[in-house]
Amino acid sequence: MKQRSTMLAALVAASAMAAGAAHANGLVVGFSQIGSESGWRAAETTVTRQDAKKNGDTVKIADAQQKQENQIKALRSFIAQGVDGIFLAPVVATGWTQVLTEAKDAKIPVILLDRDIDPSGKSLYLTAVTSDSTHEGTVAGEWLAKTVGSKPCNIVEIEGTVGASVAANRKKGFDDVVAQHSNMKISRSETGDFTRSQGKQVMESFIKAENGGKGICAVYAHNDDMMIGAIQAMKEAGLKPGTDILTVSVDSVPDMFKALMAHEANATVELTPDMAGPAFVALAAYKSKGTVPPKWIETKSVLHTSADSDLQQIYDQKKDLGY
Ligand code: GZL
Repeated sequence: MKQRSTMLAALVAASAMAAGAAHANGLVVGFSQIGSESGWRAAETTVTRQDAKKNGDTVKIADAQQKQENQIKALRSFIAQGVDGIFLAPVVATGWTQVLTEAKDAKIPVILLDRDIDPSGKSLYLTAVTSDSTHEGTVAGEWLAKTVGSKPCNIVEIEGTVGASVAANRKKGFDDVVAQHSNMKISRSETGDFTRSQGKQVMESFIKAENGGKGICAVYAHNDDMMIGAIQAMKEAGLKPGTDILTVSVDSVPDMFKALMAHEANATVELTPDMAGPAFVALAAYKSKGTVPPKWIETKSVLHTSADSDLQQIYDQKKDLGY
């Protein structure tokens, strides 16, 4: 009996070591990050650094200032350095075939973070760690439909970066719900490029075009940062955001929780900034054991509204994550 238990203990120790080793491979990863256009993006960068440190890996982060040509340059530099793996948050969904083929030819695995590329490029990356951004739009649309009931509701939409997978998907998910409710319609929709300043400018133009905002029942923004800009615009126009005009957006950044608690916003769909955690695990398993991950590692999204009782608690958890 004694011998069996010793064997078992050895087995358990070995597997723990292996698991531990998968996380402490000392990998060198090149991360082509879009930029710092939003609080969420800044938090993703902070959390990626924390994940690398925890795993004993090294991550080299190149900030592309939201320009695809800078991302392509960064990828070529990582390939030349012979990194163990590449993380890419693709600012737009097209234009990646050439450079990702170069990475594949150099046998450097690429993992997409938080955004996707066109399906035609599926064979050019190992896996994509993203949320279901169409579902995020659906959740936002269904919350608004439930909130307005059968009341006529004219909606304005502030879209994300033109050409970004998440902007197209969040639009589709939301607009499809609106199309199912005859009392709801989207009268204006324009890009605010995921930034607060452009979100404010777009909302100012919508307010001007819609009788000082009196014609607007709700605003949907593809991220919280543009909504925070829109809230500023509504207040400057003498409107009460969250009361005169309902708001729903995506990301759940700390400043959005402040707005929810102040009843200046109504709802946000949460997106985790920790896309790199699962990516490091998948890369380590692939490099050490040849384990091929699923093509999509999905992160979950939850809805938070101004009626929730845990807003302060969640704000406190998020406020130090570098948003
Ligand atoms: C979503 C991510 C988006 C965020 C924005 O996964 O790509 O980009 O929602 C950010 O805040 O700009």
